[in-house]
Amino acid sequence: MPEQSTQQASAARARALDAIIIGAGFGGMYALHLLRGLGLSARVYDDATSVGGTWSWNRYPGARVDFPGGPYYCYTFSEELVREWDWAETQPDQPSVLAYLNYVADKFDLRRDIELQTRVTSAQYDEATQRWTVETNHGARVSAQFLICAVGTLSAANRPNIPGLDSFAGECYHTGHWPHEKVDFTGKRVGIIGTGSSGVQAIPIMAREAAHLTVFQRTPQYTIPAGNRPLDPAVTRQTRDNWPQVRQQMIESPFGAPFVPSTRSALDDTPEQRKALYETHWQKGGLGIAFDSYHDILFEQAANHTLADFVRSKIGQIVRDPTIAKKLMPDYLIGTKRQILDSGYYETFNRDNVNLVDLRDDPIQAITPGGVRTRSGEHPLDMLVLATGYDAITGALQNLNPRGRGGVTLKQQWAERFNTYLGMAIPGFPNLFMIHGPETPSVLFNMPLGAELEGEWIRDCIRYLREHRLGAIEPAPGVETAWGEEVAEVASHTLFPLTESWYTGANIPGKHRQFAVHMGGPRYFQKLSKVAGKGYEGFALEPELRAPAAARS
Ligand code: NA7
Repeated sequence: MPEQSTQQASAARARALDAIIIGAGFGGMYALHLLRGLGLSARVYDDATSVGGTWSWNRYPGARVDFPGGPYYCYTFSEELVREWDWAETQPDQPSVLAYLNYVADKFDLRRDIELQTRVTSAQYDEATQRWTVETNHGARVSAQFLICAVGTLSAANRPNIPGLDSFAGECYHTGHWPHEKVDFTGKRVGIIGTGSSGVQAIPIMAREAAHLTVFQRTPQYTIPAGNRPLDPAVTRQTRDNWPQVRQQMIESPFGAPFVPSTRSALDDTPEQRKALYETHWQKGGLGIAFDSYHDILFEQAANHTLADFVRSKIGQIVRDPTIAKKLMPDYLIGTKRQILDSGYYETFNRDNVNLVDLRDDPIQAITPGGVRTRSGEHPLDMLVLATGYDAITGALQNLNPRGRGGVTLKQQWAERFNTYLGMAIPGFPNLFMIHGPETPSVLFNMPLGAELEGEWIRDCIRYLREHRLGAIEPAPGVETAWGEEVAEVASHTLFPLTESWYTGANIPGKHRQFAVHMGGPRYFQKLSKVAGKGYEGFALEPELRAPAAARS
């Protein structure tokens, strides 16, 4: 049988839905809710044991929201939900966010269309039927007109390619695949590789419990006190009383938080004034020090240096041993890697049971059955924690590796560079939508809110296609080039591209460098609305070749 007709036959045999959603985190759960609202049949698949996406996998000790939390890092679409869920802290911890997402799954009766512990093993588009066929690790074969990839930006764990890693005889965990049972550090010699957000959050807790903790640091990072505290009931009340305005303010703010950005330049103030302002923010904790203190911290090097100097001076004050303090002092532009919030990170290095190995002076040579061997010698360990991050933003999509038009795989398509239109769709992959895909604001905007706005755009787009009897949508030839240029252009006005980070792809050996985040925030979402308002400008729309599943049944 020719390949085309085999595909058609197999698509016809598959269970037929309107939409398949991959990922049961913030994005996928809301997409399901929205599509049900259109009367569509949809099903969500997720490999995890619970809903929650990233919040289901990242159970490492200390995992917390590192964005203005409480009533802001959550769904905003339902005022009723906002009113009935009480957040306890300003920076909710992982169990709280997971409990919230489970509550949402129940409240909106989502579970009956979510299949957990189910991995999508293949996804293939069939041009003749304008449908996707998906297979799972349980042998199910399902077809749908639309494939919505809500696979997460930080879900493809980066297991470092260090010689001997598999030979380690003790317990070994990656922060992104943390066991569900409590990991017991008591009495153990623990080592941790990596000092990004995950490592910095976990290290103070591990140090308190372990007999000894060795921190293997390749690049020192700036971290700001999280200032986590019980949420002031007055804040919750005010937020609820003014909910439509608060939500609107979030949508219009650069990072999706309900704060008014400063209009002052750091260079307008005297050094004493700056220091006083930074000190106030430092004491309060949170991201305000970088995002609300002055408007140009992330845009002007001279302004950036003033805050970087301040944080380095804090490290010098907090860490008693000047040699260790120096090793902990970063020298990149502050805020241009994922800005970390911590609870007692630098203080941890004053403990007698903690030592810091600076891998720039003393690189890892191998992991042995008994520990980590660096140039200076062996560090014996009972447990090794890999806080080595993720193949961010594109990794999970490439691991899914859908096959689009002509059987081209996403890995082939993105071998040199990734390309998208609006970060929502990929040329040659009709009827595939991404939530928090590359070239969206994703990790540099309030992620639940961004997922909502993108999900609503997808819902509206699907409604438009159905109303106009259109069977397929994909980026028109060439639009992805202009979109990539726009993403690079917006980023070029900031300091972000000057730093090697997972935003640029620099953390994964061999990954090409391309800035993966649209930094326009509200400007991005306005663009989405504009494109929709112009009948999905920039997209090629194909007439329906046959009736959609819902219409047939
Ligand atoms: P990150 O921010 O990518 O941090 C990974 C850390 O691991 C970082 O310090 C890396 O050093 C280090 N790393 C990675 N590979 C190696 C090898 N081979 N050797 C030594 N050190 C290595 O990931 P996170 O999980 O901390 O943060 C993602 C979070 O952002 C997410 O959980 C949210 O909280 C927000 P490098 O800086 O590359 O030199």
